[in-house]
Amino acid sequence: MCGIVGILAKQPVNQAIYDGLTVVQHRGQDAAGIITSDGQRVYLRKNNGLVRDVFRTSHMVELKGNIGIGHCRYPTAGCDSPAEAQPFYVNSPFGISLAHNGNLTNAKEIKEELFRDDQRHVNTESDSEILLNVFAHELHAVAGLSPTPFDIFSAVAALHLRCRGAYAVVAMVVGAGLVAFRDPNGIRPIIYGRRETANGIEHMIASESVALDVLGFEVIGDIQPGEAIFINMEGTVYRQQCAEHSRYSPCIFEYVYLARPDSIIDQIVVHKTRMRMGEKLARKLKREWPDFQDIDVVIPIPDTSRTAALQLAYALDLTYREGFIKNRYIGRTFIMPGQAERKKSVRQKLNAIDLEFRDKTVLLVDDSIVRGTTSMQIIQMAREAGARQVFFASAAPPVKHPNVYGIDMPSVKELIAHNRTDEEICKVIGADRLIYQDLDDLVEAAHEGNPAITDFDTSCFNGVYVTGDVSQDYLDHIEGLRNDGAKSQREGNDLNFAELNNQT
Ligand code: PIN
Repeated sequence: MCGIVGILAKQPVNQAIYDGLTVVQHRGQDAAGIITSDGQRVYLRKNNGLVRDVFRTSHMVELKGNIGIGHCRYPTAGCDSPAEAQPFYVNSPFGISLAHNGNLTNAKEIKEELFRDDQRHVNTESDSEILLNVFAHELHAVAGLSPTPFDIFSAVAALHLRCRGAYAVVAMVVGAGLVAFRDPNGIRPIIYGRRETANGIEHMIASESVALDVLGFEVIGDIQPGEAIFINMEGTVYRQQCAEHSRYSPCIFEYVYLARPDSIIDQIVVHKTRMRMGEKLARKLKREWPDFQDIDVVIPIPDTSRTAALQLAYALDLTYREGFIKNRYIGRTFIMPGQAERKKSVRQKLNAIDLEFRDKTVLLVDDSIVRGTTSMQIIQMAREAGARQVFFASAAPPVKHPNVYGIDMPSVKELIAHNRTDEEICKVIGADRLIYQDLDDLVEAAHEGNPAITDFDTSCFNGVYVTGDVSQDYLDHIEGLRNDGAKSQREGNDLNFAELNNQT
């Protein structure tokens, strides 16, 4: 998962792209980059680290021009060095730079094809460099002296035929304009907006609507699955469906945890979806635990779960209290690679207010249980704080399968729900009772936000991959990249990673 931003303005875009990246920083805290152009040259700054650490004033003044794109990276397996930070740039044709969010499931094949058939060398493990080279190759094949909208859309159409998986892309073509497109299943989010200024209309593309809101851009709409948008340097906007077959299947995990609650993705309000998740979980709990009134207090595990926990408590007429206080100066657990760091950080990150637990039957609510390591430690903390009984509720169903569309989930063996029943999971995390959201209810919670979307990618819950082409070979391949052994080996070899950890 990563954050992307692209702006075509009537004034320098460096500060606006920087600000946009800070708004989508929750989507990736591993590396950041901005590339701009003044129509002649491109100016690039990228490195490992948070947006605020990567860009100093000296870098910002060098990022000249009224058009640019930016990226913040979440470490996907195999991609954690500064050289793999985005955006990427290729000088031919025209000078193109590109940043993306997602993951290609046929990256290996395309990389070989690019070298063998297109005489293009890809120097990193990043899918972005692959997407960039495919786009550049296909644009070169159709474009004349300067690319027309038709050329851009033909190149995107050709790219859709070659690339498989999930990709939300923003690109800049020097002297031509801003391009954005989304894979034919619309798995990862991408949205377009504009604002009026004294100098004229400015355009922005971003991963989430919240970035448009904060920068004062009006949302025009999500880029549709398979669709491309091209905004030329004069500000004329062209949009076209470029995929032969497209299907709306956004990733449901965006609503569970990834996206900011103040975003609207594919016209579904993330905040309201989480509220509905709480209400639906309450209904299930009422059905399955007839003695639910014995629960003294519902306590959320901050931050994401608060919305669902509050609605759940309200629906069951139970007391809701904040019982854990979070140290806001420590990074999100889900994003930190490596088990050792994760174990250490829960204790550093959360502290219990004992009086909310002492002699009580507490229901802890989290947005999801992935490895279960956080849940395990939090349950222990609740007991140490004096809880009589600790029940646990997950606002999402059990995470049992790998994600191949750009969420860096742990290896399957490290998922606590893999090959375990709910009873076994309850025992391992040390809870007295455990309840999970049903997948149908989760899907319904999102679907109610936009009845036109009937299909979501729910692969990490049920193993059904919406692209329909994920082979066991591929799953084995990512399994090898994701286990903690492989991760810590990579981390140990990477000086910048250590520096990054010291900063957080
Ligand atoms: C944390 C959101 N959320 C907490 C992410 C932990 C799973 N974890 C997924 C629960 S926050 S574990 O709201 O952004 O702070 O099961 O892998 O241990």
